[in-house]
Amino acid sequence: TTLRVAVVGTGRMGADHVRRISEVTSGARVSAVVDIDAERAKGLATGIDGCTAYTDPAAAMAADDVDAVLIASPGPAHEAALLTAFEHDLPVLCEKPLTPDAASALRVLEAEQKLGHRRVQVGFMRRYDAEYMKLKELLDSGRLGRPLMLHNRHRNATLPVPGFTSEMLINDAVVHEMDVTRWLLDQEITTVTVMKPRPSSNAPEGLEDPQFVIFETDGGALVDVEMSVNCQFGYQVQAEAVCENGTARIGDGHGMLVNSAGQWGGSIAPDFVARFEDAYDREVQAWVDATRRGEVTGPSSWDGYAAAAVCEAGVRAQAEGGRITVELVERPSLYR
Ligand code: ISE
Repeated sequence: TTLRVAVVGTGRMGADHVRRISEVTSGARVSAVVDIDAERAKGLATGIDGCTAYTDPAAAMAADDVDAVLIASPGPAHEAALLTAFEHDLPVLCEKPLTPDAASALRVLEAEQKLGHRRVQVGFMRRYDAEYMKLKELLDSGRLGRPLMLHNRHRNATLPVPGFTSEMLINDAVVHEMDVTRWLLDQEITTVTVMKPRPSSNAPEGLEDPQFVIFETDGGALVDVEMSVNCQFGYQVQAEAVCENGTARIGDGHGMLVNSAGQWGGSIAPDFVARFEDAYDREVQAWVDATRRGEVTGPSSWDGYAAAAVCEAGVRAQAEGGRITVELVERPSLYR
């Protein structure tokens, strides 16, 4: 049977997911859209057969024709939406961040544990990117030996949203490297250090951009992230694993190389929606498939919580300087 999905929040990601579920994903359809902007919700719903517009997430989740929820509202609204979904025992795909801080993420963890089973897949979509998947497979195979270091570059052409702040560089952007580090290495991040060069003159007044972030892990690996939201030339995400017996690097180029007029080269995606389109498609399809089998797979609430805890350390490291230790509670058995 077709999975009937309520999409909560219809901004950039929410609207893209509505399109995706309607046009790309198999086995699912959008039966509800929710937005505080009633007109926006209505506008989207009218174009879709059997789709109702709501302004209140709780009303949508109580509807008979909703089997699962995709949360794509702003981070601060996630906790309430997640807890409501748990009341109805609905499966959830929750865009990152799970919640904006570790304390609220812990409340979500506790509520999910009370349910007694996992209900949440967190939207860390890089785990579904073809190149990252290959890198993960290679590292897991042990062919290159133990990973010693990861070098990451994460560049946005321009501010992802107006008013992007220095803290958002950590909470919204470097959070992806926090997740891929934990996932690729299967290790927890133990400390965060943030260093800042003199800001680019492309950065708006007051924004410390770029930043250079360093993680240490409990497996003894060292990770660096060059993070920028003003690089001007395109959206670029690269990762290089340095292992005992070799290195592996992803994100250098996509698709076609063109030779013309004495030059060679290719194009760079303009933004993350384009760069990670396949990853988003695979992520949503994996969620729908697992849900229809009655399973929950992918990044868990624990991964969402751990990322939130690392973000907190990162924001402190930004403000205070130095090397900040990450505080994590013990991993509950539900997530082992
Ligand atoms: C955005 O929220 C993302 O998830 C992107 O991957 C990241 O590159 C961007 O900086 C964030 O704002």
